[in-house]
Amino acid sequence: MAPETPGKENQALSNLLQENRRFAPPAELAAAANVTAAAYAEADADRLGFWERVAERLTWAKRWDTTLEWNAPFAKWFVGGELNVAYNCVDRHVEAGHGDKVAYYWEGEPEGDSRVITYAELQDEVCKAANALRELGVGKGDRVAVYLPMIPELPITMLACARIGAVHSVVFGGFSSAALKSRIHDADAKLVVTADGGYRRGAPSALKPTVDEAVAESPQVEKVLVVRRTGQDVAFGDKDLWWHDVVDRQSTEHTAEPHGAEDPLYILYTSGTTGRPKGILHTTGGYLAQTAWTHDAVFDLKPETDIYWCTADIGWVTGHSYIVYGPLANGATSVIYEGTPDTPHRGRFWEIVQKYKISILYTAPTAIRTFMKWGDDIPAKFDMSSLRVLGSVGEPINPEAYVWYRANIGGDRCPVVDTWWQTETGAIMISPLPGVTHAKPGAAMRPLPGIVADVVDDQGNSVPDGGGGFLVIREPWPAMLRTIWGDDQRYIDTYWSRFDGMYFPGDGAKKDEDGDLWLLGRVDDVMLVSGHNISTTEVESALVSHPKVAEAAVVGATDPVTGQAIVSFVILRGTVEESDDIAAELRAHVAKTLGPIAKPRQILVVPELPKTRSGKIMRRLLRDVAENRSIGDVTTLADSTVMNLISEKLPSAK
Ligand code: 6R9
Repeated sequence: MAPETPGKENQALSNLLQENRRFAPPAELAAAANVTAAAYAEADADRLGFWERVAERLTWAKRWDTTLEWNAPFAKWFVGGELNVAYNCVDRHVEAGHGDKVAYYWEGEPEGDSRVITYAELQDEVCKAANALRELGVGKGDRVAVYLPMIPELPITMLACARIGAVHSVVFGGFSSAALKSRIHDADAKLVVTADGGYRRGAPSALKPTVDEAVAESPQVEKVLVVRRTGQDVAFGDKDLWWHDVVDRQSTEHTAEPHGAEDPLYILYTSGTTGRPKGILHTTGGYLAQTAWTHDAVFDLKPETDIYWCTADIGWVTGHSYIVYGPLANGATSVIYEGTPDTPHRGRFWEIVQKYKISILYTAPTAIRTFMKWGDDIPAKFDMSSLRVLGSVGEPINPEAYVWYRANIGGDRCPVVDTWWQTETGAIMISPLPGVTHAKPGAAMRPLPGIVADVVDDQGNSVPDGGGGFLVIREPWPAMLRTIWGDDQRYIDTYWSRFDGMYFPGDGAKKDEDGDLWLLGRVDDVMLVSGHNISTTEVESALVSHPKVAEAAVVGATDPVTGQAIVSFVILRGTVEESDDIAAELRAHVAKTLGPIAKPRQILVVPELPKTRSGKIMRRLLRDVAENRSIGDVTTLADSTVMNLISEKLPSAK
């Protein structure tokens, strides 16, 4: 057979792989890095031995007998081992003499509203909350729904549950009463912990009325524990109790009983595009081991000197693993910020970096693109010389956004780690290591030591370097989901049925000529244009590489000629005026960078894009717009008015 000569179309599709900028690890960081290149070889030689050494970072009440029991696709890690997660995250640091060390600097949205919580204080608060839960009849294995804003009571409640062996199910403070109700019912929660309200965009926003609606139709809920945060008026019914009445009077003494390594720790629902939300179940030992190790390795955490800030909401898995469990297990000092990045001004994040001398910052591409849109001059006003490592999570990071982040936030001296993982994986799976990897903007690079990932074709065969297909994970890992709560069959069908013996996360990926991995988003989002697979990520990255574009979302819309046609929604950078020829200019730019096949049929300039609370673009809704349908379920949108703003911009809607 003649060697394949790439036609224009094929060349177009490998545009991302032609990205040739490289960033070596800073020499000083590399010389003192927590993890070196040797870790890959060590884990390759003895994968289970590697994870055993990771688990030894934790304090076990009883060591495990068996490292892994694998009845595919059901895994049990560190079987027979016993430990207490709250003890590992809090008490052991106090016992080691670090009680005065700050666990959390909490920064409220209203300026001047802040709290400093040391490990000793956190221990007192968690013990009081654990005693309160016991008094309210919550026992080991019971489910607790948590619907709180980003206030200290949120991690305190999670740790109190972990301490007594209750299973928390945190629901985003922005979700509707219907979403909350379905999650309460699915997990059969007997207690709800909430607040009167929280601060968002400069104003108190109520939470309690939403809970009241959900609880009215949830007979299994026995009590509702309410934190007073905003002081707004709330209705108080038979089941309601104030946090300050119940928790404040409790003893600060509570003995942390050990729990089994495989006892449930929490359920976290992924919204899912169709059907019932999936309750992802995480357990105790393997989850804590892998979140702690990855937090140490990927961010090169030095707990004595680093100030770490993950800007995620705790209601997202990123907050569970990298605001609460990983950092606390490592004895880190973290910042928690309650509000939005533009309150009271668009420099709020950088003011926080300056105020707390943040050294490690972990945020999402959606935030980075918003900052690009707002302009370089805003971060330039703040002293951010304390930063040394930058992280990204949640979506593929466009190369242009990566380079902007590195230059404008990291002063071109901080490595950027693009971390790929999911609610289901529990912890970071694919990422550069800041002291090892020669990073490429837009690539998550390599599976971490101990993780066996690959890219396969639709038959499940590994693709060669330079090829693309489906991301899979070939071997079980300690923080993996154990099942979908109450539905083992759905667990098998969703993750283990597409390819025999492999976990399928639902993402597309490419291997470049060096074997490095580029994540291309959900396979559901891949477009089929005149017989060619084109990923939305590639077209979006091409658009964002144009100097006038801050953010772009691309969908495939049914087209009589090409099967699907590319429709793009773009947000322009701060200083750019919208003009008639901008669409033509951008179409030409995409054609030039990716080839004519990828040229969007339509480009619409919009003020905002529909996003979930964790910042993911909801392309499903944009597809509805592009195909002129009525817009589907918007309950998981961060801001439900966005779709109206977009519809107004549509020629067909006028
Ligand atoms: C942690 C988290 C998971 C999905 C995942 C993928 C996308 C996350 C990414 C990324 C490319 C990255 N994703 N990180 N895609 N590069 N660095 O986001 O969990 O909310 O469950 O979403 O997010 O599509 O499958 P979750």
